[in-house]
Amino acid sequence: MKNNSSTSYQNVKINDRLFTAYQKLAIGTVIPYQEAVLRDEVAGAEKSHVFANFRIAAGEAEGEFYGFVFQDSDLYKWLEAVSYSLKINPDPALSKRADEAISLIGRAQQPDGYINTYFIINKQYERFANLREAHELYCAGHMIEAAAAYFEATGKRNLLEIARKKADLIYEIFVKQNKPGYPGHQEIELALMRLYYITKEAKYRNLAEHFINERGKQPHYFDDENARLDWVIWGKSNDDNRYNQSHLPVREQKEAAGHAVRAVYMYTAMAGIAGETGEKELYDACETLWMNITEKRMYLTGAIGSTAFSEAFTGDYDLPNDTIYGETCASIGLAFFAKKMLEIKPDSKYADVMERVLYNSIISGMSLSGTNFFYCNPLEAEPGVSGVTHSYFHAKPQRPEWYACACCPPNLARFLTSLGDYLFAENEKTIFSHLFIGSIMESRAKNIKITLETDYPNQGILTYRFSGNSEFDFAFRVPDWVKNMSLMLNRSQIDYESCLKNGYCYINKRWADGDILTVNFDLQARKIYASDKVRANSGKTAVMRGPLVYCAEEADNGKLQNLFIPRYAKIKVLDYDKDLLNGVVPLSVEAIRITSDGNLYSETPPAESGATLKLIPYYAWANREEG
Ligand code: FUB
Ligand code: ZN
Repeated sequence: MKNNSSTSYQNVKINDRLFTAYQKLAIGTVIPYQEAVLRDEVAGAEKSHVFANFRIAAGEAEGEFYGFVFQDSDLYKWLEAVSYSLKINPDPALSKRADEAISLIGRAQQPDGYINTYFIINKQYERFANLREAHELYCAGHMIEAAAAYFEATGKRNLLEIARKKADLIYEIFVKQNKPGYPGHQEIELALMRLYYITKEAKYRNLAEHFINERGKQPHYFDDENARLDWVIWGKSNDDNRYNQSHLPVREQKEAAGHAVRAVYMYTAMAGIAGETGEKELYDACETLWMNITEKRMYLTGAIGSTAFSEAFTGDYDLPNDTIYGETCASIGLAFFAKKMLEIKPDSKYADVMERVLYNSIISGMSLSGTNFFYCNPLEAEPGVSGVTHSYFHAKPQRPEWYACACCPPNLARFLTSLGDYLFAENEKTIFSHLFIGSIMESRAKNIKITLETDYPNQGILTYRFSGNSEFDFAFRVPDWVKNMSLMLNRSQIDYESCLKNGYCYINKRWADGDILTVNFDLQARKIYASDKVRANSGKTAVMRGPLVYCAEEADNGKLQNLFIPRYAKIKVLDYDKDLLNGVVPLSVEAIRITSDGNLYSETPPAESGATLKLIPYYAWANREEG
């Protein structure tokens, strides 16, 4: 159960048609735009007030707290993204501004280590009293993550010391002084594990474990808290503890329940702890939850959260395409969970999901211009209804510029800039290639450099070039959709079937300068059918090619809802179109268009005519006119 693989982010550099572009957007557009929003410098954008909140908390300005109770986390997520971006693209001016922001955070920090502007400014509210709603531990988690990232990126300890002081205070209160309770929004647990990896101080891991272990115990902490509190932020209601996954002790949880982001952040921490401690019961709970999500509660795109009510999971096979929530943060959280499970056991089922969610419902969260963002990622949108009528209000058909609750855009920025961390992993014997993104990785332990050249997912060819001299297993993932592939080592064809284990192809040799491994996956377009238990997909098919889910837009096809793909229809892979949506490989498929006689109800069956449907990768939808 112990962690089997680990990787160091600093050794991977992305050089890829698709993801270099996304990283450039994150660094050149999202991070500066977000900074301007946080500083309230963008006319017409949602007011943030986050810098102002910190100034007021530091006693350097007058005023009231403004924003969500978790507004502080926006600054922390920005700092985390800045950290990764500085690794990719050193920028002294940005680094200076980050240091200034950190100094401001430090000035707002109380002598005992406490820092949260909502509570510092609103002195009437007791700290750590409203754990269910107030996000204090959630904000602390984001600060710790930012601190870990900033330290790793720059070697500077400024934010790390602030975060440690806060973590030490939380340890003192919740462990030493035995204050009951745990976070209403999980995040600090996975962050404390990061702090533990960096500092090697067991108390941070113990604190993460403490919160995980306390959750869901009886008597129920949130029931007590709710009965005791005479102030609330959103409301008293505490009728379903599944919302924050406190309905059962975590080891007894068998189904992914409640708010999807909270859930996957918690499962990530559980997997991180199980990987460290080797605890089987905790690992088994993670595996059960993983299976429940990926076999019964996940969209084809990897999106999770079937309802806007509580931004939550619902029941098995309840996967509506149009009222879906599919929050971008939840998709990112699923990638976190996948990565942790993969670190424990290199099995392609985790990396397959990581890839699915990355290429579909994570990058769909951002426009190709880097200026607009989806909070929810619907699979079906109807102009005039989606984003307009009450039950579809959340499922916007176009990406808005920013959100008052700005959790997703900064999450995307930090995820895209840290993507290098997801591509390779290594343990003593093996280097794993999980995601096929053009990149260079260097392993100091194995004294080897591997360059992956590829135009995946446009094409299925992966070329790995080795330099160095070292013996180890090189294991690349064979995605679950691969039916045919070929493998060449230098000039010799290799039989790949004999090298397969848990979805990875293992090749052992002394790798040396000039070695080239070429993998060729057959990238056929394919039709996908959902289980007949998914009522929303009855009679429907989806189209995928490689890891990409495809979709149809009115810009290419006219009105969509009257188009059908017959069972016999063949899918044609069109040429790469560099001018379409920043460069995509479109598909075309035979279709039937039905036309009714125009009455609301009629006894005349609709007429049928032949049509051709053009499909584009789902991630690129809603970058043209609505439709
Ligand atoms: O509560 C903090 C974040 O805001 C959640 O993770 C998101 O779902 C949004 O509600
Ligand atoms: Zn979000």
